[in-house]
Amino acid sequence: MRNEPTPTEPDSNERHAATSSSARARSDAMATKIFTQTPLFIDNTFVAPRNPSSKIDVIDAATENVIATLPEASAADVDSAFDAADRAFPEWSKLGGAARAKYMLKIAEAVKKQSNYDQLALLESHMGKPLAESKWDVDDVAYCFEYYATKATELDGKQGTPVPLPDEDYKCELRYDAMGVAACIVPWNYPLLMATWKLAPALAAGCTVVIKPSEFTPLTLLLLMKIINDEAPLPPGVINVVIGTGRVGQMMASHPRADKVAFTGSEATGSKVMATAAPSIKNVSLELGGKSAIIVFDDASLDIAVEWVMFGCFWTNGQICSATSRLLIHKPLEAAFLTRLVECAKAIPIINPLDPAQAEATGALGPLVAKRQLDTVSRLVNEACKDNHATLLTGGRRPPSMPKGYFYEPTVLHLTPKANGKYPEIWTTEVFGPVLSVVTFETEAEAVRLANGTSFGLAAAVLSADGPRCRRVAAALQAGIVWVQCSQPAFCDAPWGGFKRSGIGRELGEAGLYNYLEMKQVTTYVAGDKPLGWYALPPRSKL
Ligand code: TXE
Repeated sequence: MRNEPTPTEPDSNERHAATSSSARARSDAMATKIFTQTPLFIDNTFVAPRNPSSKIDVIDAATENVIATLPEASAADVDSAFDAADRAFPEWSKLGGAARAKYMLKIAEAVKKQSNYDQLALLESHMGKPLAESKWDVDDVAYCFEYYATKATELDGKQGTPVPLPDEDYKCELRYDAMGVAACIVPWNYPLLMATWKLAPALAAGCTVVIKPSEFTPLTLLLLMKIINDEAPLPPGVINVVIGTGRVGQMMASHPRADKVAFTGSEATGSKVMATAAPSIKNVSLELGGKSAIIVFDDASLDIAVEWVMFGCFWTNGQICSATSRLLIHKPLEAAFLTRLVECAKAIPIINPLDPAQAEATGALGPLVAKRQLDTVSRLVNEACKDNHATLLTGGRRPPSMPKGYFYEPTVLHLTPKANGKYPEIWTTEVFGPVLSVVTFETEAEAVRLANGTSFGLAAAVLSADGPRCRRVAAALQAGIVWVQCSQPAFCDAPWGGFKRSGIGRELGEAGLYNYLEMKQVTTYVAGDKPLGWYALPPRSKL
């Protein structure tokens, strides 16, 4: 969420203000001309798929217009991508962290260059993110490469770290070897950033990569590769991009040359990816869904808490794995809080992310990524509304002012328990849209029990003026990320991942690097000529 400006580049505020319509025209032209013909990036070359079996339409979420049609990669293309990554691996991994860091810093610099920055942000916004949010993501992309450049350099200093042993006849040291070729499969909600969360640590570790963006949002990763190739080129084969649906993802997860599989997406697909990778015992890391709780106690400051609750669920149109989409509100604050929340949710502007008049607005809501996602969100809310234990406080429909596009109003549902003590299904189902479910609690213990009562465990948040209470609750929450007095800030510097069905492993932070490293112990017998003395060796026979 932050990025230190370099002296020669405009700072992020200036970058945020500087997007021009000519940059938009350039990014759209790039999308429609170059990538539709040669959408695979293999061995530092954009190539056309061989015998493509199907085509993918990329749709602008606000207008429903097809902005590009890309042919899907075939099995032969996936093989070529892995061949390229495999060929590049020995040299890239032997290069050393400091040398790899130089490449990565150049990538960060190229991303921050104003013209590239603008094009990336504009192209990203076709998926429905208001431009201000896309720019925030591009800032994070640059910072993530910088952060892992530092980690790559530090890695050199960690090679040979001594391990104290209880036996002075031996010395032991640790080495960290790159795992090999990483197959990375990423989703559509943060197309560029989720790709970067995998690319940056993989490159830092010395892995080479075959990566697949979501079929809904393949363009910005291709644009990033073009920028890298033109302005900060990596050795051929270090990053390779293939385009396609889950069929291509499946080929990647089972590919004999994939040494590592890194996946972000739904719980159901994560389970399939794990099963696909299982026969060859590949190292798999998974960042899956969530249904995270935000607990607001009665001593929290009303307007501040309302804003964090809205940001926690409506930011990126609610399409965030860590969205705090379950509000637990303390009974004494319930009436005042819900009245204010509904008032504020209704005031959120709903915008076309690429409308120049509105695009730079913060705190706005764009459309959902695709018709399929809109249908899913509408269905889940409609089903919930049929339940007598769910009351729609606001939203629950497409905004009448936006007849086209996959827009959905910020929605708040108040839930009450059934006779068996259970809440309507939407309380524990990941909706992945701007839909907040609210449940009231009376005691701290009840809040923690309700917050922990799902199969997910990605994130959780607590807001209260009582510091010790926040610490107690934070310790009791079963989640990989706990926010206190806020919701959603994500820094590259801190580990990110979930408990329970929210995934396996951690991205970001130092832990993110170890996702792509094998730890090796080198143990040396240092007692010189002192024999082991385990066997009674017979006298040597005469030769
Ligand atoms: O995700 P998928 P979808 C959740 C969210 C959303 C739901 C469906 O609830 O409503 O998932 O979204 C590739 N083997 N999240 O269908 O299927 C696919 O091509 C290998 C949460 O878009 O998980 C894409 O590149 N790969 C999530 C990626 O997996 C396969 C973000 C994710 O797609 C594959 C996105 C297969 N069998 C959705 N099938 C989060 N945690 O942030 C598909 N893919």
